[in-house]
Amino acid sequence: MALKVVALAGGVGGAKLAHGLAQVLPPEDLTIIVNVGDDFQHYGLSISPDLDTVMYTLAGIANPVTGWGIIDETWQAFTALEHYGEDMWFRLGDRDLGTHLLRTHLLNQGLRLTEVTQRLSQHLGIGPTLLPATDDTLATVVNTHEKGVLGFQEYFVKYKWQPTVTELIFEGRAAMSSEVQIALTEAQLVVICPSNPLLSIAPIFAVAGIRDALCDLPCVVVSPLIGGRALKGPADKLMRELGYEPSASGLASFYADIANVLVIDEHDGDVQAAVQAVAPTLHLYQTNIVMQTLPDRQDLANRILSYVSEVYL
Ligand code: FO1
Repeated sequence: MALKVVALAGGVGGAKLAHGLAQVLPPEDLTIIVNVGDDFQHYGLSISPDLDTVMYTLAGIANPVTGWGIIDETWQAFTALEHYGEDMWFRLGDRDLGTHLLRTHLLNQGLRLTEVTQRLSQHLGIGPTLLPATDDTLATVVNTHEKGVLGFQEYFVKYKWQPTVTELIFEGRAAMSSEVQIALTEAQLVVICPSNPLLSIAPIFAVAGIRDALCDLPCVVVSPLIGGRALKGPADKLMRELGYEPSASGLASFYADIANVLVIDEHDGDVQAAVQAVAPTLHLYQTNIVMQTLPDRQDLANRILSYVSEVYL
């Protein structure tokens, strides 16, 4: 069925389902809107970790262990910087540096991040359209109890997301690009991939107009939790710290007025009543949402699209 799908994704977990969708949908029917709140300047380079994680994953060159960075990476530049006494808390591989160098160069020449991303992803042979959520500056700032205000990567990588988060601030007045606007106008289904709701999806909602657009579109949310725990990263910890129960009903309340279908894992048990209490009209689809292999990603994407087409569209 020709169905125009827009996926929202952030880090590693979201990229996996985006990859599954890219396997089962024609490239012209899939647009992936990616979080840019993790972006930062490092050694003068413009780094877009979530765009790179989605791009490398769809290109089949992502490091399969970490989920971020490039497979078979070398670390000559990184080692050289360490020899100069630098504290290299953020690892920059040699192949990955190629991406950062070219992105920084093209941005300095005046290209928008959207145009840079299209150029990089085309050279990596990626069919679907990858779009940053905005071309404006948008930075996730993390206020923590133990360390005060931290930049995202300081919180996430340097302090390994251990500090207690008291507040997330999405700095910048970010507007949708025309490309994002058109994608959301043409969308027949939105898939919110299993990314961290607070760190990866909330910054996308901070872009003016995106949240409102999603309220008027059929939207399926895929849980990043299994039995209340994040498969990887701090999704459950962040939800708890910011007042959401790390559960199907916690997700239902976070995505209230946006989600029409919530996909949770079969191991989450019978949560139907709890979810109905929070979101009476929400369709709950319980299935195996663990993606360890590429076939798993493809299979989950197929199951979700089939369920939504039968039950909701
Ligand atoms: N995550 C880490 O935990 N340690 C790193 O050294 C690291 C380096 C890195 C370099 C490029 C890149 O695109 C991502 C990188 N990440 C690293 C992941 C990054 O912190 C992302 O923001 C997370 O995946 C959350 O989305």
